[in-house]
Amino acid sequence: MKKMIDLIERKKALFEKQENLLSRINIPEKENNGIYIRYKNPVLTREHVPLCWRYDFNPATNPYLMERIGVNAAMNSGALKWEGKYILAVRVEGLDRKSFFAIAESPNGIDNFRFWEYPVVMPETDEPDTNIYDMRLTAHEDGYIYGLFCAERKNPDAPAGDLSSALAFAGIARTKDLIHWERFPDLKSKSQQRNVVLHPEFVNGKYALYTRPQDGFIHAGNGGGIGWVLVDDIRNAEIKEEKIIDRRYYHTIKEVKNGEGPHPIKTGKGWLHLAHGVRACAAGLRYVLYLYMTSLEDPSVLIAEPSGYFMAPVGEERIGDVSNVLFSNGWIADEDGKVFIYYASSDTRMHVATSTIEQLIDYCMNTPRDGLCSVASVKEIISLIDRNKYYFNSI
Ligand code: M1P
Repeated sequence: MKKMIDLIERKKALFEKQENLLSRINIPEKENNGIYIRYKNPVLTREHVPLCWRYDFNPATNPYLMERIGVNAAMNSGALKWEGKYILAVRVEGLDRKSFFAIAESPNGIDNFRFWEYPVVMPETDEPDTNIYDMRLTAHEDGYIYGLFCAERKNPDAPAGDLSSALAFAGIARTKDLIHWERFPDLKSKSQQRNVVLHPEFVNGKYALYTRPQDGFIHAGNGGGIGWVLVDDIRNAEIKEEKIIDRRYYHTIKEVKNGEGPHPIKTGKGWLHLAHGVRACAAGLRYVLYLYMTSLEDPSVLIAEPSGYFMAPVGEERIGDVSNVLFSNGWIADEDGKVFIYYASSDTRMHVATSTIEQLIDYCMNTPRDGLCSVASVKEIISLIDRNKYYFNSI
């Protein structure tokens, strides 16, 4: 009897603790660089994942109330405003290292994110996936919501004993309700592909994709940066021509590799892009977020390329499963111009920062370009000092 009462008490405590976390109000950080505002609490963590996915609450089969199916991380999430709700298509990673997608929604975009009852059951192609992750959501003008994600499989050509070598493919699926998904063949590409994103509009009557050609599973190698591809049929997508639109350069934040984040936001001044850039250092790879803009007439033409990073990991964001990483594959622009930037830190948890389209355009258009050497950086600073002198003298 005592044991049963203990179990009931523990179960009650688990639910109460989770409810406190889920209903916690999020507040903006005081510090603000004029470009965006970070929010204090992560919007999703592994502790947000429903208890019914993790515990067997039947005392007969789980007399110690043990966690049966643990979750390691809630990270890299696609985003969409849908039926008035802020939706995240979360990459949930189990203790078994397998990732899957699950939808969480919030009424205001900054807190109270709650997972839907079941995780997403993503159909497979003829070649089963070992791991799926990092879904980008695009409400396309054709009327469907698309989810493009990385489908990972073991490299069949790996030498015996090599149990790490993998291949990355771009998985393509679509839905109308975020519950029932129709899967198409993976993007046909000569190189491996990750971070592939569907542009929301037809371009010259075709579907347009942002790609990230890569020589290996980890290394971009000869893949020069973020690519641009037009495909006739998304149900059988194939890369015939791939043009690099956002290149990598030596000694920049995207020297090692880069990748498109969510699909770009259409603004009066051009398409606004969010991407991640990776550089190597003694601590390993460092992932930061950056912005760029392309032309409204031709979304593959670069029109603004602010230097350096837009956001980098700070404080506790710097630590996690894969430390020193910020990664974003979701943002939402509201009709009033407010932008919700959803980003994961260190492959562990999800955060939000807010800004506006106007501020982000101003940032893109007025941040100097990367001069690619120290002399050029100093020149930009001196030019700003001189302009400020004039400004101070004239008031
Ligand atoms: O671990 C950091 C990120 O590494 C990969 O991104 P990229 O292909 O650009 O290197 C992905 O596995 C991503 O999920 C992960 O967050």
